[in-house]
Amino acid sequence: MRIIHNPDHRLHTAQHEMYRGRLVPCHETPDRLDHVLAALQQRPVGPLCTPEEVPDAALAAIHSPAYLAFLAGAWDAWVALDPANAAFDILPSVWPGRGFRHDVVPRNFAAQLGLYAFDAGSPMVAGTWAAVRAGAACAVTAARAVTGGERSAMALTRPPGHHAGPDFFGGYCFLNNAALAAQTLRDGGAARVAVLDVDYHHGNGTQTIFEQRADVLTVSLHGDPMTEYPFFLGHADERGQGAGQGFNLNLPLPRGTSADTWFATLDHALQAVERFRPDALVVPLGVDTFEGDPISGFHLRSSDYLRLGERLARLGLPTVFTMEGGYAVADVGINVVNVLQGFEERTP
Ligand code: SP5
Ligand code: ZN
Repeated sequence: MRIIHNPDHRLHTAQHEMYRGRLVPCHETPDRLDHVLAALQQRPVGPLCTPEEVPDAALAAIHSPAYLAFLAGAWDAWVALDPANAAFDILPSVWPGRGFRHDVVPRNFAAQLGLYAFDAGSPMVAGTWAAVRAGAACAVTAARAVTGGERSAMALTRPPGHHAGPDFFGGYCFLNNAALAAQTLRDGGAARVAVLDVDYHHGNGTQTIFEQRADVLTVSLHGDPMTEYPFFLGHADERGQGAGQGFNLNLPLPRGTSADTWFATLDHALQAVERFRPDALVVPLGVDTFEGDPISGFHLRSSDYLRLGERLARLGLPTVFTMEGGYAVADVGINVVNVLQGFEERTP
């Protein structure tokens, strides 16, 4: 398996996220990736590469031009509001709720932030855009490798992507790496692409990006949004819209779900993927389903990730993994590499 890692991920190092009325240290930290790289040194599953150049047009296939321009200019606009802002992470504090206009972009940057963000937990810093762009390039490069004949590749990057939509960020995500990979596979000749999201949290951004499309099946296995982040999407009755009707599947599970129940539900997800007869697979891989994860509520053990990799490999599909969540930092490396090793061992 080819591993495309983001050499610039550390440029995205923020201080705080808002949680229950106070700023708490970020869960999504650079050392998460260091642990994966360290585990890969001990157990190499394939060559480690850096991303190729990716044109802006590749990003614009998934994200709106106004949103991309907003992200690119965010830091300068933040500091222009007040030079003292340079010492602080960018976080929104006002949002257009129901009844407000969403079709007019205010000139005030604090207002723009609220228009494009859906939470106050996803800080941006001076290097965020550079890190996010390089991460998107990892996803596109991984998908190009698979288009070029590699059986599998992983975009080993942060920040993650699956919560980011066509024109919004949140959940620590800014550009949707999994969607970029899926679109790259489509452009490379795969007529149908399945996305199977195994992060603890619902992949709301990916669902929204593809919900009107029949060429990309989105399946997500996640904590029930009635109690779990991101709360406002991810229910079982969301089956896709318009031409995409029937091409989204949500499998919400209660907080506290055991590994046995999780794997039984994964079987349903895998069957849905097989029925779709895709030409390629994208797996947004979060290991926040781990029993030790500090912000999540499933009970997978480290050995379960080997099993997950084996199950995914049994589909026999060209596969791109993207790195998503997982916050039990010291175990993230073991758990991610277990998935990749399980996958490789099952691959003919
Ligand atoms: C990619 C991904 O996994 N994003 C998840 C975003 C979750 N954000 C909300 C986290 C709530 C944090 N709870 C803090 C607990 C403090 N002990
Ligand atoms: Zn997650």
